[in-house]
Amino acid sequence: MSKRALFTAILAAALNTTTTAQPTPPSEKPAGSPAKAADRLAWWREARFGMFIHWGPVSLRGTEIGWSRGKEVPTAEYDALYKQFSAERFDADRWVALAKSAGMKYIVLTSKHHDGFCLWDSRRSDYNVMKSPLHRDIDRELSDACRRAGIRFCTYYSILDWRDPNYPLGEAPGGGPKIKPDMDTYVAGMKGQLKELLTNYGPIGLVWFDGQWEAPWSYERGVDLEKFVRSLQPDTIINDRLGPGKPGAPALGDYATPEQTIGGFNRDRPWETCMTICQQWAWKPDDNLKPLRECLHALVRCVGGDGNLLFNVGPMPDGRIEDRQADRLREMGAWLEKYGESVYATRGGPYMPGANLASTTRGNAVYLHVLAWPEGGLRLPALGAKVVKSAVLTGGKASVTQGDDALLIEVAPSERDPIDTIIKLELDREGLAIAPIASEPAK
Ligand code: FHN
Repeated sequence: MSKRALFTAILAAALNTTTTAQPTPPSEKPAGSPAKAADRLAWWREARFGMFIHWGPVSLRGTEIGWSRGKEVPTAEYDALYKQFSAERFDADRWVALAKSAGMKYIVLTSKHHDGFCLWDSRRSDYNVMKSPLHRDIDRELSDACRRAGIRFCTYYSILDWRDPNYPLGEAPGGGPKIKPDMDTYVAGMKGQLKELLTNYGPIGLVWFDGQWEAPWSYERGVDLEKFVRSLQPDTIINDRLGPGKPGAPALGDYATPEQTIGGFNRDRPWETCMTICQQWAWKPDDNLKPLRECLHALVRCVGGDGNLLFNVGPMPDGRIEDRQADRLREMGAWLEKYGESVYATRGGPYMPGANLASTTRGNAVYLHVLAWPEGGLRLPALGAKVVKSAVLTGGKASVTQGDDALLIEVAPSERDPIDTIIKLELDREGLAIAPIASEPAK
């Protein structure tokens, strides 16, 4: 019981009055408590859709950030790319305006990826953007632009650093003194950088850790890192890539991070799929761009599973996001402009995603996202609730027939949307109160 609640109870006893338990204010909930986590995650659960940005001097080569160092790009050459990194057309407000036009509510920037290059003015490492011809603090400009636009600024930070001589599995920059790697020194440096990001750039929506899988790191170091971050900004959300899992030990961080695949339906453990709009995380000339259908289905299947989608763009070396990617995002935004009520601030279900369908709910409304129509219309297991009325958000009319064991939905083929026919059902009860239902009858 919090001190405030205890004092209230004693006072009430003295005054012989009854009290109704006051909700504990968020500030008094322990950082790691489920109640505090729910408060932290509230905006993020409603946001549903974010922009991931993988950027750095490697965009000059068009190869994968971090991974192409010492492979497609010789190490010494990779580590010297920052000297040519001028990104003369970088404009944070344009990136943020694009995210907004896409209907994205948060932006996660790779402030430091596996190659160790820092996109902010770090005092802990000279290998940073202020030492490049660009000479601008990207985290500063992007976090300020996000705040101006009402979008949450979030930072990606790689636990591993293949360039840092104190990181045991890295290849230190060519010509540097060979030292005996020391993880405690390395971790102290990491915490120094995280302190810069978590104290100098205002409220950070979330920290997206990555690079937690190599031997020098451990579950225990992840627990320590989570405590450290929460000590600096208790309201910052943290993903699960703080460290390797440990059998029988609590999961790390606030949410799970399936990658390049749609997460499984889960209303208990929050999750967010991260996915590239092309194939590569960092910019690649003529990379394969996902068609709109695939992009929207990814979003709908994520939210139908009660998850988020963090969709990645890779800006070009001059700082622009290429028109193809920007146009695709604006197409998604136009769709969300019309049908966002079936995505934002919804929860997944009650029908769990299947081959033809995903569903979301908010209040007494259930939104059926029909992604493909079976022959003869859609036959779903009974909802266990009465459909009071229905509407087809994408246009046309639906015939809805409720039997004891099935819900039949039909929309004339000419009125079906080629990507996603959205049918809104108003029920006689909360959609979230309905236990999740498989959307296809068991085989
Ligand atoms: O190795 C990274 C990869 O470059 C990229 O940043 C993705 C994004 O989730 N994370 C790691 C691979 O799991």
